[in-house]
Amino acid sequence: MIDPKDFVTYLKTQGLEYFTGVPDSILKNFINELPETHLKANEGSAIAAAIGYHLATKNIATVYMQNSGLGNAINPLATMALVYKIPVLLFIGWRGEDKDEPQHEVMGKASAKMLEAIGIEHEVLSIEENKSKSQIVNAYNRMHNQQSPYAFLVRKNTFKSTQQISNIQGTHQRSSVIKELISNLKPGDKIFATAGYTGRELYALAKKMQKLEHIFLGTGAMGHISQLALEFALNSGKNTYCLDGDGSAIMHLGNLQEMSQKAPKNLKYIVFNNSSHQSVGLNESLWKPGEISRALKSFGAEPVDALDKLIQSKSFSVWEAICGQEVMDSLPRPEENPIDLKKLFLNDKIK
Ligand SMILES: Cc1ncc(C[n+]2csc(CCOP(=O)(O)OP(=O)(O)O)c2C)c(N)n1
Repeated sequence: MIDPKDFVTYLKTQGLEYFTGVPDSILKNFINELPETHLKANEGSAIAAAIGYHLATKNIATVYMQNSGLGNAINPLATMALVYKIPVLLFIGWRGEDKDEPQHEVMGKASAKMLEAIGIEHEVLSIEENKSKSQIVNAYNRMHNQQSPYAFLVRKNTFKSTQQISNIQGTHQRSSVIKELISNLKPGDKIFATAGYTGRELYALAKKMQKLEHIFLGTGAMGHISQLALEFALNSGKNTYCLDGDGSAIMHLGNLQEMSQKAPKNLKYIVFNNSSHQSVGLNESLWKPGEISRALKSFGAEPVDALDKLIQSKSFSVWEAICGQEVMDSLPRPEENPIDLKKLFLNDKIK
């Protein structure tokens, strides 16, 4: 396994000094060793930042991401980096290569092929430290000579784990809020949840409270649940709750603006701001507590300050719940497959 601290030092000695991206669980130990704040709202922005950095310095930027976010990155890679011949070094956490969660299956199989299809050279990063270093030297030379991006797919357990200290404090506990919300559900009400721990806690609690037919999980699609819930609310007329995370909310911020302006009275939006991308092990976020409320206000929404006010509201309602980093114990992965969960949600029969 690679020592992430040594690896980062090595990258710097090779002239790779600028790092940016969206965090990932496979890469978390590497990301946690990076020198300064480097997060971007989404993977496409990270590629754009890498291009801007190169144009300013002629140096090569390093971008990290999970393969779930490769789709976001492909656009600026294909339409700018490859067009203008801009080198960028990519580290891509490879979920779904082997048996993994359902949301990783398609991208797990497609990641290498997608890179191939757009003409980005790639290889798997070796877990042997010396070999990985010679791969970096080779990649650097390729990028330099061809003026083109180069990608490493990174498997689980490539980096040694490092200790993480979190001192993020919050007023609310996400799972208590979700539990309270489920207890207040009326027939026909629906709850949508973003990727990561939010969806997993919602599933665990809804299962326990026998309310699975009320929930829909946004699984790996970070940043999209607010748009999905908005359109559901507008077209179904049902009482609709949407549970988001701070990292997810900022990924496609325009959705919050549209939601605040259309403001359907049957839509209630809760964003859990734990100032981190907690589900993938990063104690950092682009939002500070209170900032999401300010953004929503500037879009025309009037945030409430408590769950009961949100539930009782007869109009469109938003709440930024400032959370710490508690996660429910023994969080199960869904036993049901996604199709059966969808059928339950739609009140269709499961065969
Ligand atoms: C486009 C995309 N990029 C990256 C990921 C990997 N990922 C899953 S959950 C998560 C963090 C979500 O952060 P936040 O919304 O703040 O929720 P928290 O994890 O803090 O509960 C990330 C980066 C993903 N699923 N989709």
